[in-house]
Order: sequence, then structure tokens, then C-alpha cells
Amino acid sequence: MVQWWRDAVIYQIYPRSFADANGDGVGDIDGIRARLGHLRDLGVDAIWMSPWYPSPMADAGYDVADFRDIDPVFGTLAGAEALITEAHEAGLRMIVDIVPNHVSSEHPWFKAALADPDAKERDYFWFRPGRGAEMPTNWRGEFGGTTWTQAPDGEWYLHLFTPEQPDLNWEHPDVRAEFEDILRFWFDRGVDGIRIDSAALLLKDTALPEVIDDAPHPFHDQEGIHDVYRAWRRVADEYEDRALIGEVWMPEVDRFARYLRPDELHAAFNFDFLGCAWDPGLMRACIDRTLHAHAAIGAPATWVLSNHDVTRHVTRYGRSDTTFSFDNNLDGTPVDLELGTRRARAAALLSLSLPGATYVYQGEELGLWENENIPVAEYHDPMWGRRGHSRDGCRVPLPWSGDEPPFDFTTGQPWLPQPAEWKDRTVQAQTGDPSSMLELYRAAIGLRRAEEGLHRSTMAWFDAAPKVLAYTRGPGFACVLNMSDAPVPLPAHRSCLLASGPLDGTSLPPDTAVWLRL
Ligand code: TEU
Repeated sequence: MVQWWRDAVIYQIYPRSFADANGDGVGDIDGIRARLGHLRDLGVDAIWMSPWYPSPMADAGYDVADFRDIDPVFGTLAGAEALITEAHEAGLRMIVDIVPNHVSSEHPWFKAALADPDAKERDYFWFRPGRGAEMPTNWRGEFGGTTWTQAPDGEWYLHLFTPEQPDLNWEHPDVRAEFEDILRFWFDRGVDGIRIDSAALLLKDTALPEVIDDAPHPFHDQEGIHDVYRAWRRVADEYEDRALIGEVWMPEVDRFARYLRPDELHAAFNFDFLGCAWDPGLMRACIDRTLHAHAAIGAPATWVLSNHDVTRHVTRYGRSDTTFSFDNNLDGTPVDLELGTRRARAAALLSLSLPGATYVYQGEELGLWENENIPVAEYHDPMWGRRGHSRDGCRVPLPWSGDEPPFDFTTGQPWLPQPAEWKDRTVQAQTGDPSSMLELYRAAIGLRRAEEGLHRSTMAWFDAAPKVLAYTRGPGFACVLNMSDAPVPLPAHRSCLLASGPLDGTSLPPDTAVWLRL
């Protein structure tokens, strides 16, 4: 057992937007196969594929109609199997995304449940009579809006997300058995890990109480959920070195850590870090809190700066108001992309040198920013219209080469528009330019692999200047990040391994990080 997930660099592929081989404007598996060299050159250890299953795409593939096949827009199951083999040959592990909270309304189970109120599939979902003309509860959905839709026969069904994503009833043994079988289906195909979507939402309080402050929440973090993951862990343990990685959005770190007990999940995303403002005190407290919670349970920490659901961090860090909110591209706060890029470079050296696994969301290695100029008419995200916020701006197709859109992402029309300014952010434009974001990521990931201290050692803070984060990893390695607004002297060191920006003699400029050999 190498327990690779403990310190891997894991690259998230959002398949719609990585690379398109067939010219329909949507990324696909053959596009990924043709571009695996990019990931090999970047030096990452694993790929996490956002959903690629047959789907009506009501929520960009997070509405799954069949967990054992591939949507034609992405390719075929044979193509997916070939990708898994080729990724392994390139030294990359593969993680697939499983969405257990809900299925698509086009899933055969839901179609059967709608067609006949007496069908056994009816009990795989949450169908309830209304309260007079009212829906069974007043719960608010994860995307805003109500959580019940009335079926033609008069009963209501529950959906925490869109009406096209009916929630499964995890009390039912058939539902549990089905997902254990789906895990085996992908493990049998060589997949090394599973990313579990909305992992804390599966179980509901069967009494369906309203959400009341101070009362236990009726669908977040129900106690019974841990039995589900214990069963999944037993399945994973039938295989060698397979990891279960939960998407657990949970502010309470103690509750979060319970998902990582030794017989449950191997890892979970650290959204505390992703949501942390660019502030030395808050950042240090967040890192301490994270490491403390994980050490107590013996699980590896994870470091995530961006994903397909949140505003890209070049943009987040480029706002003078550094507080983080999902909807922060609505309020018109001006963005300083130069500042955001400088901070994103420093954040890369931070997230790649903290103990644990680091996640890289496709395009962050190119320094892409949020595309905030997508015409509303071109939005795809169902969150738009419910919460008045679209996640499309972080899902824009990657720029590979050339001087203008579509930058060799496709020979057709990309499904979302790319900013013309990305001509300087293509893989081609950045390759070989030592000052580029791409070369910074390549160098940092390469050093991380080579550097003994960055493997499984713990970290220790040391005092540098005020508003400076400084820590060692093992005896010979230090990372120093200046979050103040003035240059600070570098601590004593033998050599500088890597810097996120130009150094000023022996001083470290603001918003800059260095890796030092002590
Ligand atoms: O997201 C889970 C989730 O809770 C989201 O509502 C999250 O809070 C929001 O996207 C933040 O902006 C997962 C997937 O990552 C997301 O893409 C899906 O839309 C969602 O589940 C439903 O499957």
C-alpha cells in the first residue's frame, strides 16, 4: 500500500472544457487522451474526472442517468477504459466522480417511479403528499429555491438541487447495494479513487422536520451517513490502494473530521482553505485548524484553491475586499488581475508545500481568471436564475495555443466564450517562459517530488516578520510567504529553490513566496 492519496498532486479535469477532439465545441475523452502529455509535463500524480456519464446536462453532468456508461458528447466506455490505461502508462492515477445524493430525472429508476406510484422504484426517492396545497417542507435548495416538485399524480418529490436531480432515498437497501456495485464497476476498470459529490447530504431526517436554528439539520450531516461510508470503505478495501475522497462542505471542523475516521473516507476537500481571505492571521489559523483536525484523526489534509463551483482564485485574490463569497462576482467589486495573479503565484507555493494532498483545478496552472464577461444569454449553469449567480465563469474552455479564441481547444465553436486576453495564457505561450504561471507550477511540482522534506514530514512555523507566514518541512526546507504590504528580509538560508516573483536583493516583496534550502 503506497497510500498515494496522502501527498499526491491531483489535477481536476472538467471534461466539457479540457480539450475537444471532434469539433463540437465540447471537450471529450479523445481530447484528454491527446493532451495527456500536458499533465505528464506538469508532473501531477493523479487526475480527477468531473462526471462523464450519460446525462441530460441539467447540471453539467451532475445529473447522472447511468453511472456505468459515458455520455456520447464525451465519448464511449471503451474510450474511457483506454484513457484509464493510457493515464496509468503515463504514471497518472485516475479518480472518477460519483454523485450519490441524486440521479437525473431521466434515470430509469426515476422514470419508473413517475410512471407508476406503486412501482418499487417509488421508494428509491422521496415522494410525499403535500400539506394541502403546500409542499411537504419549506426547505431551501442548495441552489436556492424550493426543494419539492409535484409529480403528475399529485405527490411531491424531493430535490435538494434542481427538479431534474431527484434525491435518492438512502434508507432503502437497494439504493445502497446499487452504489456499492457502481464502485466495484469502476474499481474493476482500474480506477484508483472515487470523488464523492455532496457527500454530507445523502441521509435525510425521515420525519422531514423544518430547518430550525439550533435543531439538528434535517439533511446536512445526518448521523446515519457514516454507515454508508463504512460500507463503501469495505468495498474500497477489497481492492489495493483505492481512495475515497469526499466533497464535504462543513464549517465545523470536528464534524468534518468524523468523515475521515479510519474505517470511513480516506480524504475530504478542505473548503475552509479555499474560502479563506488573503489575510495572514486568518490563513495561519485556517492552516493550523486544518492540520490539527487531520492529525487528530490520522488522515491527510487536502489543499484546494479552486474548482468548477467557485470563482477562480486569480479573480478572488484580485479584489481589494478579500472576503470570500460564492456570489462575489455580482457585486461589481473591481478586480486587479495583476495583484490576483501575484497572489495566486504565491498561493501555489503555499498549497504545494503544506503537508497533505494538493488539488489543482484545470487552468489554474495557466493563471486563468474568472470570465466575468459571458453574456447572460450564454449561461448554462442552473444556479443562475435560482441564486442569481452563475458558475460558468470558472468553467470556460482551456486555451492551448494560437493567438485568438478558441485557442486550439476545438476546431468548432467553444460551448462558453474565452477571453481574447488569454492569448498570453495558452500552454504554448507560457511553455519555456520562466516567468510564466505554467513554468512556476511545473518547477514547484517537480521540486515537490524531489524534495525529501515535502513528502510526509510535518510542518513547523518559525518567526519571520509580522504578517509573514514561514514554516519548515523537515530540517532542510522552508516556505516563506510575505502577506504584508512592505518588503521583508529573507531568513538565513543556503539557497533559494524557487520564488513566486522577482526578489529584491535579499528581501521578499509583498504577496510573494519563496522555497528555501536551509
Ligand atoms: O456541489 C455541491 C454543493 O453543495 C454545491 O451546491 C456548492 O455549494 C455550490 O456549487 C458552490 O457554489 C456538487 C458539485 O460540485 C456541483 O457542481 C453540483 O452542481 C452539485 O454537487 C450537485 O450535484
